[in-house]
Amino acid sequence: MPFTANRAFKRAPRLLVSAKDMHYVAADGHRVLDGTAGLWCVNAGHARESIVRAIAEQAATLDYAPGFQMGHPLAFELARRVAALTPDDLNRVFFTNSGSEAVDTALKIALAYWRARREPERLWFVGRQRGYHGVGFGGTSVGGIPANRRQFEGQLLPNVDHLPDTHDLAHNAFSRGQPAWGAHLADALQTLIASHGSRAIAAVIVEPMAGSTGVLVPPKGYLERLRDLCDQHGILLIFDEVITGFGRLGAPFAAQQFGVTPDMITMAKGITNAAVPMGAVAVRTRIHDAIVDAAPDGIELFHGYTYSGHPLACAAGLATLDLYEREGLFARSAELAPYWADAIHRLDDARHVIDVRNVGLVGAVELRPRDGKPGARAFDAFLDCLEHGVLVRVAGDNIALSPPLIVTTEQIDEIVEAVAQALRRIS
Ligand code: PXG
Repeated sequence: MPFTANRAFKRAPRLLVSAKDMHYVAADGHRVLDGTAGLWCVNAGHARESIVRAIAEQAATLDYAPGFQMGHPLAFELARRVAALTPDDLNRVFFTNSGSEAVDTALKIALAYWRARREPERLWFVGRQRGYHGVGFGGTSVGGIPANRRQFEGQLLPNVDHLPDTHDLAHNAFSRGQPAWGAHLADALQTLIASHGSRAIAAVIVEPMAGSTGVLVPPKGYLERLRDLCDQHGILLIFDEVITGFGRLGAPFAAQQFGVTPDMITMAKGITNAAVPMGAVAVRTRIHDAIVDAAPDGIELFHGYTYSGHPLACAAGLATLDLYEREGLFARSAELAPYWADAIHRLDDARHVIDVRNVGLVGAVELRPRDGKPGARAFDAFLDCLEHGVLVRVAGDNIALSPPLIVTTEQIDEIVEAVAQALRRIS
């Protein structure tokens, strides 16, 4: 099983058998309120009728079409719809099947771009500590989670550096929204540029808000400073918006929420409301054109997947984007954010808590680790919440929360109350 303690799971399995709107049903029949939108992906809630119908109809109409040298209209339609949501001129879209594939695709596009621009010496990628970019060799290499790298060390990509992460409890504990402290941490990029030479770096990749390692909200001015440094040195800036895309922070993408436009956006999860696996990379038109125009006749980018733009995923994607629009879910996420912030910060004084942070409809509660047992306390909180009918997510010693955007204020209270109760009960 993925990222799972297999032996422990088999001793005490936790199985979900059905889902509708805000709730799962577990194998023993008890209802579980979804405080995590599955794994940050079911933004419109579960088993939504219009998406279910679109997938079923598509399976009966065109189950599969080859994507190499052939195409089908829905892929182009979805690309246009995605491009309408992305900022500025990030208007060219490449489909993948997951966030990991989107990240590796973006890194390859960066290299292809610099070759097309006749700067093939731009080979370095810069990621960030505590960054998560999926599990491909590219994403694992630019990712900054030591445990995810250890088993593969020695054979990850060379020419990768990492910026420091922005999380420092001495300066930004209990921030509401973006912390005031930390913009200067982006200046580490300046140091890397100085050491490698200004034309050695192909791209910088960051999650605008780091999700998997416990909701690290970018300090005010931080992303702006990264953007400025990339501009000064011609470096491509990639935002990995696999979690932050599709309204989780209020705007369609975090790029718009924070007012900083990258050169590429990787996305997945919410693009299909997780009903069919899909990822994508949106790139600036000039990046697309540089690669395509520089190529001799024939294939311009030697990359792609059997299931790039799969018809079922496209049908799910189109129905999902329609649903987001029809129900105004991105605006709803933005409207609920202040209520969410108030609710989650009620945990500021709770037992074991050393930080609470929030942005959009995302939050994290960081717990003091048990001596010698990192993560154990938060895992017990997760089990306690699940037993009492609320699904939360554990990231190290953080409890991460990110409900579907259809969550009600009563359900927000229920999620927060479950965490509060769990913190009273666990040791
Ligand atoms: N980039 C980011 C920013 C992600 O959050 C990926 C890439 C990889 O996507 P795929 O589709 O290949 O898994 C992710 C995935 C968690 C959790 O609990 C987060 C993810 C996946 C599973 C669990 O934080 N993010």
